[in-house]
Amino acid sequence: MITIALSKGRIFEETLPLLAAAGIEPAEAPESTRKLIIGTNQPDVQLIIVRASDVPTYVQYGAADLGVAGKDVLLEHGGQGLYQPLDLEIAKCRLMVAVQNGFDYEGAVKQGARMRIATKYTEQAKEHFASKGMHVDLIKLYGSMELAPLVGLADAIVDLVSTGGTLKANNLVAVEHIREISSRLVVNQASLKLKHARIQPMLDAFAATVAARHA
Ligand code: PRT
Ligand code: MG
Repeated sequence: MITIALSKGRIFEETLPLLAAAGIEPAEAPESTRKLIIGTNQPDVQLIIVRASDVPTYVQYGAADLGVAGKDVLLEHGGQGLYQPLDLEIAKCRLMVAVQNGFDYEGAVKQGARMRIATKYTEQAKEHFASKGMHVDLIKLYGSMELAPLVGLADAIVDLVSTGGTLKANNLVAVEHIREISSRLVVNQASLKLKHARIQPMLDAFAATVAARHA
């Protein structure tokens, strides 16, 4: 059996065409079932539906052979035990620093003010501000980071931005770009060796599909 870990929503939707290229079609859509294990048209391939941030953990321990996870999630996880052979170039966004409209971020940086930064991405935020030589207080949140500056919890946030609509709707502006984010294929290292004959053609089909998008 080959088990593939995916999260609901954009990653599932954007992975569907890649699975199709490898001849894999889910029997059900995760949005229309409460099942967490979803069969496919291939008797030896199943999908498991997990939280986006849990995908690396399932693959690391071999509970899933393959998974799809955002680079943001992989950088927070650390990537131990994971082979990351392919940038799938899906679920693209940017990791940014954002503040409330009118907050003088540049001024605060120049003055060496000790800012409070709210984020779910503490590892990446720590690394970013350390590389700028800034001392910051990180406040760990699990969602709705955009709220933090509005209610005085933080001076700035580190969050993902795609259309910019959420920042705009909450009177926030992006002030720094940390990195481009896309989702990667992750493979359990033992699975790749033990199930190589079944997994390698899947990797090749995914890679060919990604490459064809550039043509
Ligand atoms: O939602 P849940 O708490 O279960 O987990 P999750 O948010 O980690 O999962 P999900 O499915 O929302 O995101 C999965 C992956 O998609 C992330 O790990 C990213 O790699 C990628 N991705 C791409 C995004 C976005 N774009 C994105 N825009 N993840 C989150 N967002 C959020 C962002 O945090 C912000 O709140 O969308 C909001 C901003 O969107 P715009 O379009 O208004 O700028
Ligand atoms: Mg989300």
